[in-house]
Formats: sequence, structure tokens, C-alpha cells
Amino acid sequence: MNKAISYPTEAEALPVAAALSTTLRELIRSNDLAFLMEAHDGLSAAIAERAGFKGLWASGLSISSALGYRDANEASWTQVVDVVERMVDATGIPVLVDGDSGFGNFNNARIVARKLEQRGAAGICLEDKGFPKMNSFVGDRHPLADIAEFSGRLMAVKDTTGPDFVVVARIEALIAGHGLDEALIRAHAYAKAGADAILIHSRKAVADEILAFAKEWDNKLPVVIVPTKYYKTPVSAYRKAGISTVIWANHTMRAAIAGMRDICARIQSEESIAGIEERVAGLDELFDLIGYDELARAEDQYLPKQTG
Ligand code: SPV
Ligand code: MG
Repeated sequence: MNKAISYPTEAEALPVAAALSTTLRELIRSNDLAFLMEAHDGLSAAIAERAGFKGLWASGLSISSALGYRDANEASWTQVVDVVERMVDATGIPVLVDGDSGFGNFNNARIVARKLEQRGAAGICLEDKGFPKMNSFVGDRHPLADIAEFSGRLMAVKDTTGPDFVVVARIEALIAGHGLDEALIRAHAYAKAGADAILIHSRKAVADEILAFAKEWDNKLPVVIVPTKYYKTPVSAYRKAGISTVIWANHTMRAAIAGMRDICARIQSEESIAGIEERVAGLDELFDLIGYDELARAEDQYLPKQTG
């Protein structure tokens, strides 16, 4: 569904947002392996929806990259909320937002979550690090948050948002070089704090530590994973392990980089766009993705008819 231009009133928007949260909750809880596709603006969100994805990941890495920022909380939370709003308006599927570490303490986290909920996001994922965070694949400085303090962040978000809004607690213990035991201690604490699911992150090239976590955790809450680095593992391994949800976390953004890099290089060297016309999306596809047909119908309905 493309609802690119629908201007719901606040009274209309809130039930829609709640329905999308319920859909996300069902996706994550279902026995079938679910997939969330990364998007970082309205256009990439619409493309992912057209491809058939049932939910979106509003990636902090991709959103900040598209804005020309580093994934180190250089983009403000209001900028992220604005981008998410465009993703929500351009699609009809739930958006799980990468809320980084919550942009501060419990108070910042609950404000961000509430604003995301008001703009139609279906849920937020918070990682157990401090502010500012650094992308999990950059460097080795990934100090973990205190468990009790991070649990307070989760509780504040749960208490501030509606019952449908999904809160995913992301554990960075493996990224930070701590073992499985530390990850499990944190998972139990975050479950107690009210998290709806646990995202266990890893930067190993194989899925071993993720699968070991899933075995020990035994689905006390649904498990979400981000196989960016262990991309060779077939999804059958995740189904077998009872994983709930896979996030393809940055692939529309990286596809865009590759596509734009190659086209720019050709136009620069050929001093012509004749050779690349077949290699770029047609304008009709763009107009379709952004719902220009709806505007034409609205013009018919609302603009005075031309006479003579
Ligand atoms: C993101 O997509 O921003 C994520 C996943 O948080 S990762 O880049 O792996 O940290
Ligand atoms: Mg992120």
C-alpha cells in the first residue's frame, strides 16, 4: 500500500500507529522467522515495502550516513524522528526504529520513544551503551551501560509508550568482548525490565556466538539478530535455532552507495548520460513509488475545473 500523501488527523493517526505496533509485535512473536529490511528515508522505505518486506528497520547507521553524519550520535534525535516520519508516511508497514542508546538517560530515551510513537513508529530498539554511542563495527571502544541504569531506561520507555509499542533491548556484551554469561545476565535483567524482545548483536564472521546465546536463552523472549558480519550463514540455521527476527540492517544504503558510485563514475568519464539511461530507474517508477497518481486524483477532486 502506498499512502504517500495521506494527511491523517491526530485522532486518525494514533489508531493506525497502534495497529502497526500490533503488526510488528505479531511479526516478532510469530513462530515464522520474520525479516525487517533497512530503510533510511521515505524512498528506500517505499522500495523495501514494494519488494514484499513486512516490516522496516530504521537504521541509525543508514539514516546518519544518508545525512552525511557518522553513526556516533552526530545526528540529533529530532532529525532521526523526522526521517522516521517520512518512512512511516511513505509506507503501510511497521517501522522498528534504531534508537541507539536512547540519546542520554532514561528521560531522553522516553522522550524519543514517545515522539517516535506519535509519528507512527511501531517500536524502538535501545542498545545498552552510553551516549554518545559508536557504531558497533567501528573500533574497540564500546563501554557497556550499567545493567540497572539501562534497565531504568527500558522501564521508562515502557511506562511512557502505549501497550502496543514494541521495545527491543539490544545487548552489546558480545561486541564489547564479554562472554555469553554476561550477555545472558543482561538478557534476564532486560526481560525483567519489560523488554518485548532481545536483540543480540555480534561482529564475528560466523554465527556461533549468536546460536550459542539462542540455545541458552531458550526463547524466554523472542530473539532478534543482525547478521551483517556473519552474512554467509543460511537462514535455515536461524529457523532451526528458533530465532524470531532477522534484520538486514544496511543493505538499501549500501546498494545506493554502489549504484551512485558506479553511475557517477560513468557519467564523469563518458561526459554523457546516453549510455546509462537503461541502468537507472525510470522516472515513471519514481513517480509511482511516491504516489503521484494520488495527487492527480486529488487535483481532480479539489482544484476548480479548467474552463475554456
Ligand atoms: C544500525 O543499522 O544502525 C545498527 C546495526 O544499529 S549495526 O550497524 O550493526 O550496529
Ligand atoms: Mg545503529
